[in-house]
Amino acid sequence: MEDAAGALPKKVDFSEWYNELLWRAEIMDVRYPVKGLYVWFPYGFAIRTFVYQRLRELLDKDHQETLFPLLIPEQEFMKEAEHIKGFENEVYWVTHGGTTPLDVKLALRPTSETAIYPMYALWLRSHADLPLKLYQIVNTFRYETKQTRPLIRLREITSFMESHTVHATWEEAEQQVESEIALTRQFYERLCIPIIISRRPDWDKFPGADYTIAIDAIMPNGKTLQIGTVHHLGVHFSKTFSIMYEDKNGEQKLANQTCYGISERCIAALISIHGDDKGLILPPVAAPVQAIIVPITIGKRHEDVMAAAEHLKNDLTAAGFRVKLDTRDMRPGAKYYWWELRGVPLRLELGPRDLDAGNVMAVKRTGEKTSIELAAAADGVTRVLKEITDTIRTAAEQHTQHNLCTAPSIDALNGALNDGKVAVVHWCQNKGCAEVIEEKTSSSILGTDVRSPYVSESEGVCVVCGKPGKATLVGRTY
Ligand code: A5A
Ligand code: ZN
Repeated sequence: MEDAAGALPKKVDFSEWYNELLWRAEIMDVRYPVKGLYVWFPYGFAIRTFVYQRLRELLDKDHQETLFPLLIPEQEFMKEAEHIKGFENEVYWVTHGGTTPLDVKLALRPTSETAIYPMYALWLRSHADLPLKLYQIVNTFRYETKQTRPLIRLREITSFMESHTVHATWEEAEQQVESEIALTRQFYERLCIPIIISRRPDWDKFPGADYTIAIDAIMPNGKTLQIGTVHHLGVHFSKTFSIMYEDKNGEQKLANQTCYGISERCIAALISIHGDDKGLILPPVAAPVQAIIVPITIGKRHEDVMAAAEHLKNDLTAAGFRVKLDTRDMRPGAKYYWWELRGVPLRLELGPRDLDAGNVMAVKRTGEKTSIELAAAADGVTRVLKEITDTIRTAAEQHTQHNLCTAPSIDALNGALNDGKVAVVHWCQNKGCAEVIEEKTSSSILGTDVRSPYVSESEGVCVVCGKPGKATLVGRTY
């Protein structure tokens, strides 16, 4: 695919920047002729592979992977009242097989509780079967009515990781919620994405949950993006689907459950938070190409330089790095631009002078140059990639810290939101006051019990009614 002409829009114009970047860096093609459905370019898909590998590594420590069907019979889907209410306007239905109307309509899963739990009811017999912790990474379908956006709001979520766990007691399920939160922290830590954890207000929890913990990230324009949720389901679904176990005393008990989800929004956050005016900046852990070797050959040293570049590539590949050698017939400057746009963390420039000195020039995508000894190239690359990861993480943390503030009044909140910030206010947890806050500032209450290194929880008075309030996160959200 050839380069689009002209410069990338500046990142301060976030929407344009994001859309252009998805196209130019070959992440998603948005031209698929169904609204809310997008196509992964191979390069974008490779990023997805590395990101989800990290997620799988973490899950596989104490979950097992599984795979359930896409289609859910209507009567199962319709069993849990709150769940139906939450999803009925978002479900796609399959009504025909060929030209024959189906006896039982089939839902395309918007999420898989009602596919998985009838089977859990069959599988679960005794306390010895608990805890049960399964996950799957699948596509799900939601007929979203808000504006759709690639990787952010999809009608086909292509990369939905959903974990579904079963426990004996409510407390054990609560511990599992904490353990899924810890897992999510580690995942986003590896991707250098700072997160804010909070407890969603009751009216905003997952349909059929006792409570919902949400994980949010702050995007460059100051809007928040919910990039994961963990739900304590209590016994809502086990009642409906008869998920029972025999306890140690031979009594039949209802099981307690949790579920937890992450979608390709994690990649939207990765791209958006780290990128700059030149394009993507990928942390090495997520980069399909971690180092690109660009040979600088002039005149008669061509053969020498190419041989050394090939040698360097083999060394680094053997050491486990994802490396490419760019031998295309293009000016070096054009190659630099190409790989910068695609976010490759490290460029290794090798010319006759470097070769004579036994070095290669390492240029970080985050902006510095340093020299690496060819004889110890793998060590040098390890060191420099680590520095790049640290720089990316620090920049992202600074962005998050800068975009979080405390607002003592509705006016201050409005000012903060208009400045592209997310704010902590005090709120009494009364729905009426939440509506006033949300209406007066066109924002959303994200949650209470905020967990972020940049938010110190404190008591205060509600910005609407003056009664005692809890520290509450408020933002404009995708
Ligand atoms: N069964 C539980 C896990 C569930 O479905 N939870 S959820 O509805 O909150 O979705 C989990 C996560 O998927 C959300 O936190 C959000 O990050 C992501 N998500 C939800 N709808 C999405 C959409 N239309 N496009 C992309 N991501 C979405
Ligand atoms: Zn109040």
